[in-house]
Amino acid sequence: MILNKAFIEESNQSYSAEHKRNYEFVAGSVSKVDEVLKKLIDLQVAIPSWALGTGGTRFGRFSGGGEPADLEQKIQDVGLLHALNQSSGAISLHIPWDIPKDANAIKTLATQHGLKFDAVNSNTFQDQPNQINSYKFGSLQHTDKEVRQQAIKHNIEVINQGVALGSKSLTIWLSDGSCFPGQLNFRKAWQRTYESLQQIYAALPGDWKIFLEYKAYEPNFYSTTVADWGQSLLYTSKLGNKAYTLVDLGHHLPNANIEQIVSLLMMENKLAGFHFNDSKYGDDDLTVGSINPYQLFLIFNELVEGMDAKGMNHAADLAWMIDASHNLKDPLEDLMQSVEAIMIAYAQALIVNKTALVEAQDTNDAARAQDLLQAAYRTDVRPIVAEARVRGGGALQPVQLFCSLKIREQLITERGTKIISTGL
Ligand code: RM4
Ligand code: MN
Ligand code: MN
Repeated sequence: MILNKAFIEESNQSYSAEHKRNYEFVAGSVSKVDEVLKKLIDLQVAIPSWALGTGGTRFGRFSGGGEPADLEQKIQDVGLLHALNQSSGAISLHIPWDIPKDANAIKTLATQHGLKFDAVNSNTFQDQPNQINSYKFGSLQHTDKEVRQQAIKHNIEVINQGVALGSKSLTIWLSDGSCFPGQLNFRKAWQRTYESLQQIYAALPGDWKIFLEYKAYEPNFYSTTVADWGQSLLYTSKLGNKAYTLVDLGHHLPNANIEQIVSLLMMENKLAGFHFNDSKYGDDDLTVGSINPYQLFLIFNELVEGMDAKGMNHAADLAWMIDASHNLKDPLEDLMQSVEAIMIAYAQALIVNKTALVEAQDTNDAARAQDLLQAAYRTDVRPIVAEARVRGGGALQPVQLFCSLKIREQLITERGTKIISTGL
C-alpha cells in the first residue's frame, strides 16, 4: 500500500492554523531554530524488521491482524511509516527471520520507498529447522568447536546478505552465558567467544563495522558472556577499529547510568549507536520514551555534547535504530511513537544552553546545571519536531492520520487477520 501524498497535504492543511500558533510560540524562545530543524530533518531512525508484527511474550501472542507476511510487505510497512514521518528512512534486518530471496529486487523496492538498509543482525540465540548443531549451551562461546564454527559461518553469511543489500554493519547479540554457578568457566568462555569474534571480524569487508551488544541477563540468568558495556568494550577494543559497542537501552541492570556509559564510549570512539526502547524492569522492549523520557533526554544531551566535541555528523556517524516490539499496540502506531520520542529528546538536547551549562559545571554550580537541563527538557518542542516533519514532506499528525485513513483496516483487508510475521 502506497500512501497518497494528497492525504498528507490535506490533513496538514486542517491542522495548520493551530500548528502555526504553537510553532511560533516555541520558536520564539529557541535560538538558531533553523539549525535545530535541519538536524531534525536529517536524522533517520532505522526500523527493525522484527517489530512490524505484534510481539509476543513467552506466555502467548495476540495477533493484531494485517501483519506483513514477508520481507516485501515489511518494507512496504516501513515505507508507510517513512511517508508519514519522513524520519524512518532505514530498515534493519534480522537473519534468518528475513532472508531476501532476491536481494536486487528487495533493494529496488526499498529504494522506491526511500529506504536504506542499516545494520544486519545475526541470530544464534535460536535453533533453526534443519540446523545441525544446537545453541542450547551457547554459540560463539560453545565448548564444542563445531558449534562455534556453525555460528561463525552464520555470521559471515549474514555479512554477505548485508553486502548484497548495501548494508555496512553487522550487529551481534549473543544470548551466550550460563544459568548456574559452576556451569561455565568464565575466562575460557570469554576466550572462545573472542576467538570466534576474531574470525567474523576477519570476514568484514573493508568499509564495514561490527557492533557488539551487551545484555545483563536473559535468557541466561546467572552469567552472560557479553554482560555489560565494559565486557563489550574489552572485546571491541581487542578486535580493532572496525568494532564498536552497541547500546540497547533495555540491556542494563536497574538504574544504570546509561548516559554516563554513552559519554565514555564516545570518548573512546567506541560507541556504535543504539537500539532504542524503554523499560520498567528489564529488556521490556516498550515504546521509546514511554516510561522514562527524562533518561532519554539525558542520553541525548550526552550524545549531542559528545558528538559536537568530536566534530561528528549527528545523522551519519552513529547507528540510530529502534529495537522495540509490542504485544498490545498496533506495531506501526508504536513505532511512530518511538520515532517521535527520539526526535523530541534530540530536539530538547539541541536546545540546551551549552555555554551556560559549561560555565555551571566549571564553577560547580549544581543547582544552575540542573535548571539549565530541565529548562530544555520542560520546553514543549513537539511543534518544532512537527515543523521539521512537515518541511521534510511528512504529516503534522502521523498517528492521527494513520488512524483516520484507516490504514490498519486496509492492511487487514489486503492481508487478512491470520498472518503471523517473523520476529519476536
Ligand atoms: C535481544 C537483543 C537483540 C535483538 C533480539 C531480538 O534482546 O536486543 O538486539 O536482536 O533481542
Ligand atoms: Mn537489541
Ligand atoms: Mn533486547
